[in-house]
Amino acid sequence: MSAAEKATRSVKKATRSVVAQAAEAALAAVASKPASAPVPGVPAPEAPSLTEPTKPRGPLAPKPDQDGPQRRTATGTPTDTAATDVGQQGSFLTTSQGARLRDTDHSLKAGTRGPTLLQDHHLREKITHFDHERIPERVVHARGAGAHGIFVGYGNAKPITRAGFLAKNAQTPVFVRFSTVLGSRGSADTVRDTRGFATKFYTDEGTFDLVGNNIPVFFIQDGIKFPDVIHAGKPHPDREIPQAQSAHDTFWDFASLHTEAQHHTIWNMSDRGIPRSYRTMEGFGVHTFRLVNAAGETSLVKFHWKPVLGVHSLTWEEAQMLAGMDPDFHRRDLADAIESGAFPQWELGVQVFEDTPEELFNGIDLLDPTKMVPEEDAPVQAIGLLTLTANPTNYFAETEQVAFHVGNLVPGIDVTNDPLLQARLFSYVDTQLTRLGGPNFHQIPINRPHAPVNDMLRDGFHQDAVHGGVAPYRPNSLDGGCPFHAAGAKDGGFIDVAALIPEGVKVRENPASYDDHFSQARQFWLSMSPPEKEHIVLAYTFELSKCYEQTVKERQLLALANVDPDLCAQVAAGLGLEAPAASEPLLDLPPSPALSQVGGTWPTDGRLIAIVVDPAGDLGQVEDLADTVRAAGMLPLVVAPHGGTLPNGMAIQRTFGATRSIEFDAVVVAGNPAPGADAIAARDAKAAETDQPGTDPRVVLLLQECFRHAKVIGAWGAGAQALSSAGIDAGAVGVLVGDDAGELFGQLHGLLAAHRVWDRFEPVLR
Ligand code: HDE
Repeated sequence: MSAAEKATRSVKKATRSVVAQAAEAALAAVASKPASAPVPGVPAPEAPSLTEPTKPRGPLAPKPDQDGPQRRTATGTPTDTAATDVGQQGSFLTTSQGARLRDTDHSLKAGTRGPTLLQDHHLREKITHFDHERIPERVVHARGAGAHGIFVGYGNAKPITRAGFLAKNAQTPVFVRFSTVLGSRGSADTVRDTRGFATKFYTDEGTFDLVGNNIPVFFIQDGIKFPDVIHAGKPHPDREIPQAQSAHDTFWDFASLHTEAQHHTIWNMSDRGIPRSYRTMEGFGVHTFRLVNAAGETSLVKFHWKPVLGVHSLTWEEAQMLAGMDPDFHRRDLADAIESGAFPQWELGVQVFEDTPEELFNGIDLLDPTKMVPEEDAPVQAIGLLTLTANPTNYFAETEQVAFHVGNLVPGIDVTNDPLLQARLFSYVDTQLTRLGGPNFHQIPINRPHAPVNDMLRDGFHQDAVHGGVAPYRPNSLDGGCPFHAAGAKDGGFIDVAALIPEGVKVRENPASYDDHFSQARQFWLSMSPPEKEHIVLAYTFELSKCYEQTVKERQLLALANVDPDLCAQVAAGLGLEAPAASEPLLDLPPSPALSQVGGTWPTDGRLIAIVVDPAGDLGQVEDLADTVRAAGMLPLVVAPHGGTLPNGMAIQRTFGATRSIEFDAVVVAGNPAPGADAIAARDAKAAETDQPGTDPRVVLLLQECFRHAKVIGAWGAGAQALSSAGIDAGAVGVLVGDDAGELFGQLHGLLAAHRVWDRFEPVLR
């Protein structure tokens, strides 16, 4: 059995908490009732009554897929309080002081038509609290989604680190928050941007935060430039547009002048900038960290998260449509996958380098965060498995209030002198002081460590601990001398690595190795497959077309010429500009195949399969197909002209009017539905887009979009006619026509494992 399989087993064991058991029960219920199985997204644990309930009862328990922060005191001690103990209590509405209230619908007035009385304590409390419900959003990474999970160590990292949570089969609770960078809290999920991938490991040696991104390099080499790159990327200060994107003058003005940003920007312009799902993103620690083993020996490492489902992205058209159709697409996808039992998984991996005074590997400066190390040269070694098992119970309490910090380290993991990392070490606590309203945010339940806390930090706003004693200082004798220093590794103390600092002169300068801004951007380009290259050309052309100033576009073309003349020429053609010549020699580093998303196959857990039906047609195999899809760990969604149920009793989950192709990973047409009564432009604008008398125009559109987005399409029976109405050749690549639903699904499943029908994308012509 491989380490991953073993860890999966022990994760399964570990997730048998009350919540996970309930989730399994829910899943089993889904499996046993396929015909009317619920789809994820149910808002409450019980179905609501039609009339307003009037019989007093206590609050409902959280839904089975939900969990909250472990119940700990402010100083890290486990308590035996249940999840329901930390939420609202009792059957009756009360004031914040627990006094029962008989009416929250009318304020206290001097007569029915009279003015409202200041003495209405309930009105004042209700409105005052409401007035202060909002806290500042994160200055970056404001838009995010979180989940609880468990991390299991493989034990093979022992030679390089003494960190206890990486020991064999050690299980550590985690909370993960994924995010976009530029957008506000309410912005769309599928914008072209970098994604945050922040993980809080609640280890028993203290909390370790791995605050990474889905791109292994960063825009800047020195943290002092962070406000600059963010000010350039955020909306223009005058009109406050555009929201959550880099397709505007200020961003490209900065990126073209500050060319160290070019490596990160080519990743953003690639499919990596528009992930299909948080579940299909890689994660990177970006900086090089220093690990220390029990003998005090050190090595340099780069952290990686490898998604078990593989790296998979949207197409740009899908991303744009989703921003309108379902701005919460990634948030919903994560929550739905967890709710339906398709628990997302990543392996934590490390690239390990010798800790030499030069801090170089193969000539790559390991302290330069605009550079990565190709996996082909330094393989990523898996050291543990992360599984996300539960959704938060309350977004604000958990996902919004969670506070990550790159300085939250545990014994065995230390930082390096990367100047980007050094600035981050300052920034996170600083911003959280404002965002979370004072110095005690580490006592908010989601931020509470799972290790005993004795920090001598006292008082401050929102102090939750009730510290005893009189001597929060050292040395003392009045509190018996407590707290004591941990005597190094023997007592589990964090030991700052005695890293050698070369004697130097105080300067505001980078090392000369930081001057190469293009070679790895070019390596990335050369590592892409033809369709991926085509997507990059389109992305640059789109973004720069949105810039107003010609000089900004011309300057970015100058930078692109140093990445690749062909790329530059194609973007220039789209912009109607001359392609400039390279101003620096082009350096051909060997391509790194690991950078491409094309060519592998991966598990398909949690994928959404549309089954388009004609309620008036033959529904013979539809139920079997839905069962087979579900049994394969995916979610079948029945799409029909109207809501309700089909004549065979199956529930309909999506209607032609309310759905769009982009919701699905693959589509099966099991009939040829005639145009529905609402298939007129006045009722549904989508109906106006095609003109095929025999087939509902929304189905035609859905099929055409799926075809364009290189999704697998299956059809049987009259469904073949729907394909022909959509002008789709039954012999086209990734189009499956057959009479046996099971066989058809088998083939579809096989193709889906490659994520897309890559061969369907137009080859690069120029
Ligand atoms: Fe961050 N970053 N960052 N960052 N970052 C924040 O912290 C900052 C950088 C990353 O889900 C802030 O609590 C500086 C790199 C993630 O809560 C802030 C610099 C990487 C998140 C901050 C960087 C990241 C943040 C905003 C340059 C990838 C979201 C609110 C020196 C390795 C965490 C907050 C979450 C959030 C500062 C660069 C990842 C302002 C100064 C490089 C995933 O402190």
